[in-house]
Amino acid sequence: QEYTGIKLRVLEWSEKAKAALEGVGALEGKNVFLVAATLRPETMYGQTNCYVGTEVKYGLFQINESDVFVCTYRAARNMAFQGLSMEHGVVSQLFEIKGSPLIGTKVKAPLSKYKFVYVLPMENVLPTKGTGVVTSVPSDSPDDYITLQDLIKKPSYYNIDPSWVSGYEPVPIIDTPTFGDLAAPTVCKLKKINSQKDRVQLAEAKEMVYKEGFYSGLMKVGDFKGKSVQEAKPLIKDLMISTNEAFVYDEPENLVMSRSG
Ligand code: ZZB
Repeated sequence: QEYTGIKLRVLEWSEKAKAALEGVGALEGKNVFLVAATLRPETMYGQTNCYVGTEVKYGLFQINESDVFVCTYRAARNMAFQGLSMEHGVVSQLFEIKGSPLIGTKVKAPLSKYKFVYVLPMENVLPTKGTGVVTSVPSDSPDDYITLQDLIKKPSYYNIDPSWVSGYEPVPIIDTPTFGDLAAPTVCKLKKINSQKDRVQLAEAKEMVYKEGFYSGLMKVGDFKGKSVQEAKPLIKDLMISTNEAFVYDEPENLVMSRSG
């Protein structure tokens, strides 16, 4: 499975992350990124936040002289065999941290119209898939949309500051004939999905939105405005790779839970 790794640069750690990372000298002068694995690079214009699993274990990994990546150990190990480590096949972990203290960290999401976005909790983050970090596009991902609605409705239950979700409206980025330019919210409403716990309906909604966007979607914004999603996808991926905001991340097939199997 070939993913695009998206580099979300840490602008300011949450208070808890700050406290936990105090004294990790190796971070000084380094650019630290939460790295998300996506199959939809063309949707990066619509990023409104970033999700981690509160109980998922993450590491800070030295990737090269300048960059430190936050992701699961599993992903860092795969990366170490793909030219993303100081020494081939060798993982250099600087620190280990759970998702929960990362919540509230401010990051810069490439191509997003929002100057910065927040790291937020999602219940359905799989530690065994991608990097364990999920970048959120509520306009085109039903899971992302409904999770954001959960957080807006119950900030104290989810232990977040309401300001981390307020003002981060889904961004219309892809026009579709059947579901309009906010396909995920539209399908969530059509199917009366109430929360991120509605797993079966969410899987169906994802399939519907995925197909509609891929086969009939047109880009509404950005550098390839007017082009079809199919045409724009590789172009936007290459654009972000050329600006060093993204990279190719391959995941060994047999370890992946993917749509194509
Ligand atoms: C941005 C995005 C925008 C995504 C969208 C989807 C959609 P699949 O097809 O089942 O393989 N993802 C990545 N890693 C994880 C993880 N560890 N746990 C949970 N979700 C994860 O799913 C690939 C997608 O699953 C990835 O692409 C990522 O979300 C998420 F508009 O990135 B995507 C209709 C889907 N739309």
